[in-house]
Amino acid sequence: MSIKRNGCEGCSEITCTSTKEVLSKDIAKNVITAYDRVQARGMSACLFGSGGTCCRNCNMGPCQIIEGVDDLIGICGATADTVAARNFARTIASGTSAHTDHAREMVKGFIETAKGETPHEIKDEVKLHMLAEVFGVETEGKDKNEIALEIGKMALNDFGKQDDEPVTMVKRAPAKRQEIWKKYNIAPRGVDREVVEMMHRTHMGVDQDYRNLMLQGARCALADGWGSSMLSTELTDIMFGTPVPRRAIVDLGVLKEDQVNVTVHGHEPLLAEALCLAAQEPDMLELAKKAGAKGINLAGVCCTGNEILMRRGIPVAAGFIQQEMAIATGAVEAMVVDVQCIMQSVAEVAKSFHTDVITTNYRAKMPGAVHIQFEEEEALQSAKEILTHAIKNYKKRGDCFIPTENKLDVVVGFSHETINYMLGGRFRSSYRPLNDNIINGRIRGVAAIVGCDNYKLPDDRHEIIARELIKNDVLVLATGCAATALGRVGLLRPEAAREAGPGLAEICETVGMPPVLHCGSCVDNSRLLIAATEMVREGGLGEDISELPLAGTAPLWMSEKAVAIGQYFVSSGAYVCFQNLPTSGSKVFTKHLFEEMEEMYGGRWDVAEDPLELAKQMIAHIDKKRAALGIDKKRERVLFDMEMRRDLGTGSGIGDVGCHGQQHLS
Ligand code: SF4
Ligand code: MSK
Repeated sequence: MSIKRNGCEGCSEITCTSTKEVLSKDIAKNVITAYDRVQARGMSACLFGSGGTCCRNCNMGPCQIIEGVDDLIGICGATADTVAARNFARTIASGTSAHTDHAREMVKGFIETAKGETPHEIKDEVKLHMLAEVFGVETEGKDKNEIALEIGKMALNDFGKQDDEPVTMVKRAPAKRQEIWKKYNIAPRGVDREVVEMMHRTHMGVDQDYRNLMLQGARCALADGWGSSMLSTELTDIMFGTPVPRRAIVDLGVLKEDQVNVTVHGHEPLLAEALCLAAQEPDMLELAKKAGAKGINLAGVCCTGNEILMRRGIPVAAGFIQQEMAIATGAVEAMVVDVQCIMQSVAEVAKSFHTDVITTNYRAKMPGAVHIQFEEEEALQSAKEILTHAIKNYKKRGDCFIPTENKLDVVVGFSHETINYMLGGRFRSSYRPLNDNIINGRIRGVAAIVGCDNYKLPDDRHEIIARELIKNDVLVLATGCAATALGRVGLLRPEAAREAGPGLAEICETVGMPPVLHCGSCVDNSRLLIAATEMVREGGLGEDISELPLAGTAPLWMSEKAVAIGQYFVSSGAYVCFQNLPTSGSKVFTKHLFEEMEEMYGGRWDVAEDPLELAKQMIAHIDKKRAALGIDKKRERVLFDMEMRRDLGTGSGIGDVGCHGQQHLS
């Protein structure tokens, strides 16, 4: 059966105006998208697969297992809870491996940068010295490259070390949290080791106890959050600059008719940063002019987009869900990709246009794509080779359509340091004002909306959840494609404060910040761990992350990385609610995730299919934590007097967070 193009009639799940516009145009009429494939397949999925009770871990299977039916256990005797736990744990291992391989490349790039072997430099010396302290690196009498080299080598060791000591970053967690990890023996050791051990324990005939399996699941996920992801975020910040607030645009409308459009898609910012440098080189600009273009327009897709958006203000053309649509505009000369979340279909869509999909990483090749290997030691040269290829395509461009109606600006760049400066002010940056405003009830709590888009569900779910949260005075921190989606609907603008509840609105208006803060890419969820830790350290909200009024969700999760992220938040003490989890085939295992984990870690998993219900459950959890802290009575309306405004406003505000020399916005 060949799949038919449904046009937009078949796209009932699409609410994005730009996507609908592109798909309704003639030039896109032959483009088969993931929406069409979802329609063609129907919405029903295999019950065993979606419930987590299909096992194919050995060649006696596959075995489909029904909980409570004695005859329907695995050939080997594996029960539904064992199989669901094994599958869940393998998902965590896979997600962790993706973040880890990404992080390893960043650490290697960091080391090469410290040696002067890349076009990059050590930019954030404040963070360099902070990390030197964490790693115990002596800084006296050493220049920044010497310090960076020592940190880089120690960081690389965290991936492959074989002793039983925890990875370095674990010591940044609150003391009480570290005690819990010690109690259950789940503090992560070498990051690679945790992934390998997880794969081993889920192999046929090894660990058969769902509780024991998930102890390793927790340890593996923590190796991601407090190990590889955190290393990646911090070293990338040091190398390319810690994000600071800046305005930019997020939408397909950032493509330009009169320029060579190059979209950068994937995750590792080394490639994107090199392309940013190369796109400014006179010889590249000259080449573009010769081809008849006014310039080279770089735009991001997925998390690479978030990385360069946060650090350079380069616009994001598309989140995960719009990657095919970016090509279907007919305006993209090249889609340059590295690793993760790149759908094989982009090469197929590109066949209808002049666009080349250019793979750049030996680990991720694709039929129908052009491969130009990106070499970090020759970063600028590699980037120029890629751009030259794209520029040559410009003359081949035919009809194109770039939607312009939904071109909303966003304010991005809320690293944990920025939140510190913004709320605390330039001269006394701290989380004190945030904690105080949570205690006095102007801010009810903090919620993280992270993760992917998913073609199987309506694309407005991030928005519904975010609007409900901010309306109830919950400050939202967003990362990944969820952040891009929230930007597309205008929630990343300070003006969105009008939609927030009175307490949150007052603070946002005083400081000049949006009620939804864009904190970066998928690996940058580690920023949220640090932000939560800082809230604990600041005092007044308990001694551990589990006591904070905070909750997280990845409502449209698609990638295995989202499950790893969810688990490292749960194991760090947070409440995490998804729209579905592949565990429903085992009530016993689901109970472990939803109830027993709370007894162990103070954090737990939860599920709510309806987005409004999901937001309400997050708020209910926040209120539960407020009550436990004894601050639930304080949620009375407090009007700001002049002194309070001065306190919040001094040296802060988006237009004034200039401590690192970044652009001013207002
Ligand atoms: Fe079946 Fe057991 Fe093999 Fe899994 S490991 S496929 S349950 S026999
Ligand atoms: S890119 S993992 S779709 S957030 Fe990080 Fe987006 Fe999810 Fe990929």
